[in-house]
Amino acid sequence: MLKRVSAVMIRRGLWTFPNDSPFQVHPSVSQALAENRPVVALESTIITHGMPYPHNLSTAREVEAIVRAQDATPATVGVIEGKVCVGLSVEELDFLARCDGSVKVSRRDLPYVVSQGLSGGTTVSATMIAAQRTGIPVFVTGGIGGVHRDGENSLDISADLTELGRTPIAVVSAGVKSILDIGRTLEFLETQGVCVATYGTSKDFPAFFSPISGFTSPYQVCDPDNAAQLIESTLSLGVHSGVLIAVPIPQEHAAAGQQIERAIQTALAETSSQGIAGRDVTPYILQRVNELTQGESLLANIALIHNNAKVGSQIACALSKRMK
Ligand code: PSU
Ligand code: MN
Repeated sequence: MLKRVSAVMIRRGLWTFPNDSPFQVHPSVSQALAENRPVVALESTIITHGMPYPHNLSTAREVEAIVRAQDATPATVGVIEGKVCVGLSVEELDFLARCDGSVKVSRRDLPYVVSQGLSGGTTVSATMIAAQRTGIPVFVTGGIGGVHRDGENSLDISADLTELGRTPIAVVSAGVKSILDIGRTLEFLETQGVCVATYGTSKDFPAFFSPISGFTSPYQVCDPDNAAQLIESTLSLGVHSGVLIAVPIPQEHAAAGQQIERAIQTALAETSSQGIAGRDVTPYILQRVNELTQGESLLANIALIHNNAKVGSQIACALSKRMK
């Protein structure tokens, strides 16, 4: 059964995309997919909007190196002059990291940036679409979007959550930031039919900078193979929804959590007093929290992404073995 799912996914790879397709797959990625080797999709809003230059570029390169060290192929997704690139060259990564005024590209933005030949960083939702079209079942990010606080009134609910509801990709992340309403985010994911599991033995759903959120995760997966089994079952059931694997920040990097939490509260208050709304909220808070913690939050952010890349690559390798 799974061999068939995998074959269908692989048939959707670059080599079947016509030249005028909006998707452009890097040869290293298409070759790995054709040879049934593990590939890990990576997002790029974190590069264009999530971290300041040059930390964004060094982190993106380090993450790709971590994936390679686990014997998987990295496929960083980004939009360059209207092409949705799956796997970026050194020059393309550099271009996105330095590009001022690039678009934060979610599902709803994809048609516009493609039609206008624009460039931008793909969020979790847009990266999931690219990964699914290319046949990459595992995708690693830092944190996903969620239901914003007061989201029951503003309806500011990230398209990442609805994407997880309709696109069968496993997203490996450090959970959801406490700038969001974590309880409602988990409720919404349940409504969307997304299977959520914490990686490891903790019963808590992690809150990005902190390994605990106070909310219980519906499930746990204990190791890469156990996570791969969950992904395999999702694919073979044909439920068409995604899986969220939440990896707690390693304990040694969670120490600064309390200081970061205070900074988050300050930044949140500023967004309402300064009228910052919509898609500008997350980038503003990330940048402000970094200033308020004198870079501590950035260090923790980088550390958790490194860890996610390692765990996600191990999961991709385990899945690839199971699917052979
Ligand atoms: N959370 C983070 N860092 C990020 C993002 C979320 O801790 O960089 C980015 C991701 O790309 C995510 C997007 O998909 O923000 C969600 O944005 P919004 O809340 O506007 O949907
Ligand atoms: Mn939003």
